[in-house]
Amino acid sequence: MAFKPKIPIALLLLTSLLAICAGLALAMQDPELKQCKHQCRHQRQFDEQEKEQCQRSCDEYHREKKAQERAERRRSEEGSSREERYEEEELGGEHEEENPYVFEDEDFETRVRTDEGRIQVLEKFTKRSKLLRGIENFRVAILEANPHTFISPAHFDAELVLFVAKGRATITTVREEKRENFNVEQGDIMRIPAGTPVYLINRDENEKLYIVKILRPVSVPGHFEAFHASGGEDAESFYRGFSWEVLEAALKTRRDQLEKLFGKQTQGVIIKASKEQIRSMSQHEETPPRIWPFGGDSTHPFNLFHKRPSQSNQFGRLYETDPNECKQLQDLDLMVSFANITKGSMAGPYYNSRATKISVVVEGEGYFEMACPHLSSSGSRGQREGSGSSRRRSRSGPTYQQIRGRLRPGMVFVAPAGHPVAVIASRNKNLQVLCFEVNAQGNIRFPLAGKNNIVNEFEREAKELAFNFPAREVEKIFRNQDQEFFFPGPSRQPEEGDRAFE
Ligand SMILES: *[C@@H]1O[C@H](CO)[C@@H](O)[C@H](O)[C@H]1NC(C)=O
Ligand SMILES: [Cu+2]
Repeated sequence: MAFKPKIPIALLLLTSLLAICAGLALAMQDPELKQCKHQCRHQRQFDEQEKEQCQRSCDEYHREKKAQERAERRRSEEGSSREERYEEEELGGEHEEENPYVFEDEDFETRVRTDEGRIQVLEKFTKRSKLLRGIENFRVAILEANPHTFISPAHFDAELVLFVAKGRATITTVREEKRENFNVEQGDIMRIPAGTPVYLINRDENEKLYIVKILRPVSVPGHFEAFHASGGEDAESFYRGFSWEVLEAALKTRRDQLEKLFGKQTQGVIIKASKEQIRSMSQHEETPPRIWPFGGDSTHPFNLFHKRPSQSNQFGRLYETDPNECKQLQDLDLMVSFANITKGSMAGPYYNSRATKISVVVEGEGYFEMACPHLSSSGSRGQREGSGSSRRRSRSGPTYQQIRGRLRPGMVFVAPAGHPVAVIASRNKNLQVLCFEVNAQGNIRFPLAGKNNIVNEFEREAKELAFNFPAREVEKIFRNQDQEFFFPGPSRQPEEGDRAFE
């Protein structure tokens, strides 16, 4: 029996190998990128600057590779119908191994792209992870348009709420034989009911228009389509879905005339407009002064920034719609808010009692941290880890995965109900975040630090028993921070290339 002791050794080796593999898998998103950076850091002949440069070129290479992969995926998708794609999206959980709460450029599908702008639609939330089922029927889209452009008429099979993040537009809707023009600017929120024909212009001569939309499909849950009236290079007119015979009869026009009409628009959905056209269209606003929310037509836009901020100090400002006073959003059970976090400061930690918050970074940089029990690996749940941003503790009960994600303009992140979250602005720039809160009715924001934090409200005995610490000491700590909601940020921030973000 000479080899008997070898079995435990082999087992030991195997388990430690497995542990290492698992550990590595947790710590990285893309093994190739990780390897590339690792090699950069360990080049003896490189000085610090060269090491950094080397790591940056890794990132670049990685981005290009991803872009190529996406292009290939798109090409292969072109063959399949929308319906097949819907089904694919339904499968979900494709990249469950990544942090499922953060979305960036590559997670958007470009639906319209011309020389003058683009419309991007974020992938279905449940494509990433089943944990996002609660907001499955909401989609986020971003419209960018160059100065003095026209975005062609279309309607959507979805309820739509838009927020003007940057720039100045004139939005035109048609409701039962009535045309309405609305001049909107940064901070304006507007509801476009499902099926409403809408077109718009960027009426600014210099500034790009940047509109963030949230859509709730009304026909196919979780999926929406644009129906273009005129069409163009990148989109067909829905009139073309009919035979010439039917069109001839319906429009009482000969086919050759119709062919001319529908063949004329060779540009896309977003096109340049002349100064005169813009001037004329932006002067058509004939709406009475904005009297919302105190009566008036509830489809009129209203400006979030004209309200008093609900939280405000030197570390940041929070503007929010009140679901009770905001009729436009009421039936969607939606709330819109905007946090302007001063550079070097942070918002939270706090959690929402019922609402799941979808945040879009409009400006600035920073990161967020969130505690998530679903992705914690210990305990009996057997769920997988988030991204490399893992910090595990060895407990047998529930543990909380520390979800962390770097934030840049255009990025989207989700904080589900009940999940404690904090958002931290970089030291160089204010972090400005637009938020859609889904399931807003009756939602309460519970602060976990600062004035009114939940622990302060506990009874002395409860504090003592819960923390096994003198109540006085517990109180001392939870009363140290006398600011509310916005606080000075951490003195040390994770650096670019920090392991937690790789
Ligand atoms: C955010 O705050 C900064 C600094 O106070 C200010 O310059 C900026 O205009 C604010 N942004 C918005 C959208 O209010
Ligand atoms: Cu979770």
